[in-house]
Amino acid sequence: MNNWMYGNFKVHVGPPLAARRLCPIGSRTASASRGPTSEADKVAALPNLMAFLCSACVFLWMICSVGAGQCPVPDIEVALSDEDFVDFIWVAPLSIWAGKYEVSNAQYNYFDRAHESKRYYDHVMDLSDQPVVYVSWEDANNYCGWLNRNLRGSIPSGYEFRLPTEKEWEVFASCGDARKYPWGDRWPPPNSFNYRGVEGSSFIYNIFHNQRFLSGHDDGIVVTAPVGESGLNEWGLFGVGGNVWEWCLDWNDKSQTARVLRGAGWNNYEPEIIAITNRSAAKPDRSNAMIGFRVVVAPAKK
Ligand SMILES: [Ca+2]
Repeated sequence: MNNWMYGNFKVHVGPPLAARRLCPIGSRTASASRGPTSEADKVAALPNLMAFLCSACVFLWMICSVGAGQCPVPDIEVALSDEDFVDFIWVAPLSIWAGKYEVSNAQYNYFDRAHESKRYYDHVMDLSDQPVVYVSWEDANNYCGWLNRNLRGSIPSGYEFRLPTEKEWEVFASCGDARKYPWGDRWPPPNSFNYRGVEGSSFIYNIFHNQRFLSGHDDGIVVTAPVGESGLNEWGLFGVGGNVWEWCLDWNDKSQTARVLRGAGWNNYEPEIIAITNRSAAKPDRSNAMIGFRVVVAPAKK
C-alpha cells in the first residue's frame, strides 16, 4: 500500500509521509537541533516502526473516509531526518498544503549547511528554531527545488514543493475572509505576533534606527521569534503576520525586476505595513535580516 486516491488527490501512504492529525507519532515543531553534517545524503526516511504505525493510522482514516465520505484531507509531515520534520496544513479553498511554519534555520541547513542567519547587533538570529533570514528569492526557490529533488516521493503524486503565490499567501494568511490584519480587525496586534513592540525600546542602545515602535505591543522578542511561537492564525499557520517577510513566487510587476514579499516582519510597527493586503517587493538576489519564506505543496506545473 503506497498510493491511493482520496477524492481528486492521490495520497502516498508510508515513509516518510504521515497524516499528522491522525498520527501524532513523529509530529514535531521546528525546534529540533541544527541539521546533520552533509546535505542530501543525510535526508532519511522515518524509522520503519514509525512508518508502520503511521500507515496504520492512515489506513484507519481510509476506513473513516469510505464510511463517512467526508473526512478532511489530512495535513502532511515530511521528514528531513528522523528528528526534523516539515509540517504542511491542508488549505481546502486553494487545494494546496501550506507550510505550517516559516522555514527554520535547522531546516534550511539541510539544504545549505554553510548558511548563517547572522546576528542583528547583539541579538542572535541563527538558532535552529528561528526562521532563516539572509536568504534571497533565488535561495528560497532553490531550496524548493532541493526539496523536489530529494523528497518529492514524500508528497502526493502530481504535487511539488514551491513558494506560494501572493494570492495563495493572502488566502491562507487571512483564513479566507476580508479581515484587516492576520489576527482579525482589532488594533493593536496580540502579543503573540512578533512586531516591533516596546520590548526593544529599553535596551542600553536603541536597536531601532528611528526609535519608533508599536505602542501597547510587547511580544517579548526583539528580533526573530521561534517559528512555532509567532502569530498562530485560525487555520493553524504560524507567523503569517510578522516575524519575517515571506518571499512569494510572483514578480512584483511586468518589468520583472522584483519579487513579491508579504506579511511584514519583526521590525515593522506601522498599521498600513502590517495590514494583510500590504505588498512589498525586492530584487530576487536581495537578502536581509527581515526576509525569510515558507513553502507550499501544490499541484505540479504540467
Ligand atoms: Ca511571517
